Amino acid sequence: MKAFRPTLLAAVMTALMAGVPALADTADKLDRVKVDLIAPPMVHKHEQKATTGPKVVEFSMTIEEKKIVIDDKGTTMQAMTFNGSMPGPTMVVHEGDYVEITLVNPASNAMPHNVDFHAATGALGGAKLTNVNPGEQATMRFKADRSGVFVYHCAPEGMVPWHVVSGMSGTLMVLPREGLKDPEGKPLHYDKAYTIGEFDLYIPKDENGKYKDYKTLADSYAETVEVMRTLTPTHVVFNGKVGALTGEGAMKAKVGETVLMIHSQANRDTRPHLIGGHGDWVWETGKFANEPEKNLETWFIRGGSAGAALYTFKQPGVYAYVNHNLIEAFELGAAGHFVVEGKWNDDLMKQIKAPGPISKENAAMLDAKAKKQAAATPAKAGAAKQAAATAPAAKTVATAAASKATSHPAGEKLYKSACVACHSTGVANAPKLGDKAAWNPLIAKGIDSMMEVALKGKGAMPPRGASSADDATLRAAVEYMIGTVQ
Ligand code: HEC
Ligand SMILES: [Cu+2]
Repeated sequence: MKAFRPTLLAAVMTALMAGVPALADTADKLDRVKVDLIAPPMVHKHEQKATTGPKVVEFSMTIEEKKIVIDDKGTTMQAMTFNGSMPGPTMVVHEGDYVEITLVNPASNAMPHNVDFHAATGALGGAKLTNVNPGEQATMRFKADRSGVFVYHCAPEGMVPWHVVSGMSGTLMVLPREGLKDPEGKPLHYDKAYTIGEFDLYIPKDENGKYKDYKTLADSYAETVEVMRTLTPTHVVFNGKVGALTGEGAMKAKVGETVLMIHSQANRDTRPHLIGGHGDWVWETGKFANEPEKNLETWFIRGGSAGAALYTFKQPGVYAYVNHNLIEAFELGAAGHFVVEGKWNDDLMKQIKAPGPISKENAAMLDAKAKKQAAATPAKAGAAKQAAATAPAAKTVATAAASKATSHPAGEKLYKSACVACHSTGVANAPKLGDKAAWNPLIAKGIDSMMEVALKGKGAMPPRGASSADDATLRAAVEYMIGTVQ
């Protein structure tokens, strides 16, 4: 007894002197795991249903300030990133786990940074405890006490929006310990998870309307904020760059596989849509304690939140995954691809008749309609003129379609079986079907020059498009492809 007391006292004293609380926190008694983060759209390996009790999960992120290229015209942006990627890496834990995050701000950086986790409780989501100047690091722990997909973002005093629209956001996914469930409580499982981080970017232009290139992050600040205040982004992109998730970066799946699509936008509303597919189960607000919605066509992600959609692919092909503000998708960049392998299911969709000339019946119907229109409004000169113009226009369309279809039916067939794989998406710089800018310079060189390439191959273009077509059919396919841009 006598010997025990001083020993205990010594232990307490040592603990106090080291700044360690005498009473351990709940989390201190738990097992710890360290997770290596990977860049989106990939998500690090994780259990969907927890097989152990709560843990402390350690993550570390290093902040990288760097100039990046954000479109295929070479436009640059002075970016700020968590771990070098836009969005930052997705972290996955289970409800009841503790997230222990170390944030490293290398001395080579110019700005202070921190991290505000929307999943965390208190101290500005942790931003107050993680504020690090260049040359510093900090570690913070919080309990993941509710499930869902949550945004995390940088929030340094006085420049929060600038850091967020310069790249500093990502997602934390807190899974229910039992995994995902449908409203009846049946387990929902995914084969793959992908993170799509959407960013609205604001790049200043010079007097000639050309995007400006800045030498340093600090140089870009004032003018960038001016553009930000217009609330009109110059680019809306997935994962940091126009086209980041197309071509080489396309997300992959197989028919029959279930994919979890995690979509985050830390600053602005968006509305993801999978063209030709659906959201089988969608947690639009991203919080798994709420029942998911079924069979959605488009879902809404509020600025400052993340959502999750589960979909089992049923048909092969290239699916565009877009922000269904289509101007933002096709003009500003918010589009990616899922490339899905597998067998086509005719029962779900089948082409009954390929595009061809308008039938005699329909042509007669159009003709009659035009004549009737002309007769009904003889007094109104303008309308009559218009009707007269419509009638021949309909005929022209019919003949144009007829000549296109009748001259290249074999070519179209070959295209759809052998050439479509590369030329519909434009992978590896294959001129994309219907893309005038890509085809016109080739057309200008003449069909013989194009046939030469089609026969012998060039770069990623295999000889005869890797088909066994004869010269005439190959030529018909080339003519068909040319026809789509004329
Ligand atoms: C594996 C992918 C792939 C397939 C399959 C493919 N192409 Fe291509 N194709 C390309 C690429 C890549 C280029 C661009 C080559 C370059 O200029 O480097 C190209 C270029 C072309 C061109 C332009 C030639 C020029 O003048 O430069 C034609 C015409 C063409 N392909 C026809 C076809 C036809 C017809 C088929 C099907 C029978 C086909 N391709 C199948 C990848 C493909
Ligand atoms: Cu920051």
